[in-house]
Amino acid sequence: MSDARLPIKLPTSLKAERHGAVAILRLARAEKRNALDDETVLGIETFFTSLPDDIGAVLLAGEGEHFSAGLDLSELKERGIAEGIEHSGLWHRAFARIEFGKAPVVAVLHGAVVGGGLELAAACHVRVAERSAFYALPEGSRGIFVGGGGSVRLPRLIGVARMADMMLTGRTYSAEEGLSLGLSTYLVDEGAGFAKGLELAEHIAGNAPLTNYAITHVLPRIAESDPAAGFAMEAQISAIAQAEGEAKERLKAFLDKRGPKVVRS
Ligand code: 1HE
Repeated sequence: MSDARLPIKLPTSLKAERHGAVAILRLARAEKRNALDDETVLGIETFFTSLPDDIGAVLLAGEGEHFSAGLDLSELKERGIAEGIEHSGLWHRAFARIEFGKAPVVAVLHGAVVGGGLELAAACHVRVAERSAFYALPEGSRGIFVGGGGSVRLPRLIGVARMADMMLTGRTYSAEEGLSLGLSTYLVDEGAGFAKGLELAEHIAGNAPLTNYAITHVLPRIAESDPAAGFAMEAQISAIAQAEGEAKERLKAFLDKRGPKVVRS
């Protein structure tokens, strides 16, 4: 199937389409630098829970000059403690649908990737940064704290010390620095992020679904387990994956000289 609209009802701050087996979600609130208001966060949750079964990967990008300016600060009004916890829970639920959803997610980052925007990026599985991307956690200077899962996900990418430094001192990292620290795993020229992200998403969508499930749902759990439980889980998921017909066909294809060889980059 080629490009088509995805029949998912979303707020105007989000745009969805499909390109073959890849679903594309764009943050479409450029006039507010793709700041994430409640409606948008709920829309992200709706999108990731409504993906058709034949979608094999998702590409997430932002329209305009910036990926996302994070939480919509105009919505941060007088909230009580209980409301604040509820609000953070809304973000947690939506972003869990990204991290542990139906399909792996590739994010294309450019311009500001800050606050909740960085938390959103951290919930994705692969991050492609354009040279304009910059990363910050301005929560420290706004008198608030991350609430979109950032304190769980970002230390896994860059460590507690770097995250604390970003929040305490307002330190900003460039796209180049982000690549070396692990905030992205690809760095491309300005304007080249979408094509690179789509290429990666199409590759991911061509993997065996069970392998993608093992990588996105099981690998992170193994990595957080004690080693004995981790080895046991690894043995089980590798046995499950290799027992699938698709694995057998792919292995046979290689042995019959039909499957792809690994190529040097
Ligand atoms: C916004 C937001 C926003 C822009 N909420 N309205 N995030 C921040 O602290 C980042 C705040 N934003 C910025 O630092 C800058 O806007 C940017 C560096 C991202 C972009 O700068 P620039 O010069 O391109 O745009 P601008 O002129 O600052 O903003 C354009 C408009 O977007 C303007 O509105 P307008 O009505 O005057 O046109 C801004 O007010 C609006 N805008 N960012 C609301 N964030 C789950 S907890 C997560 C906690 C956090 O994410 S805290 C970090 C919040």
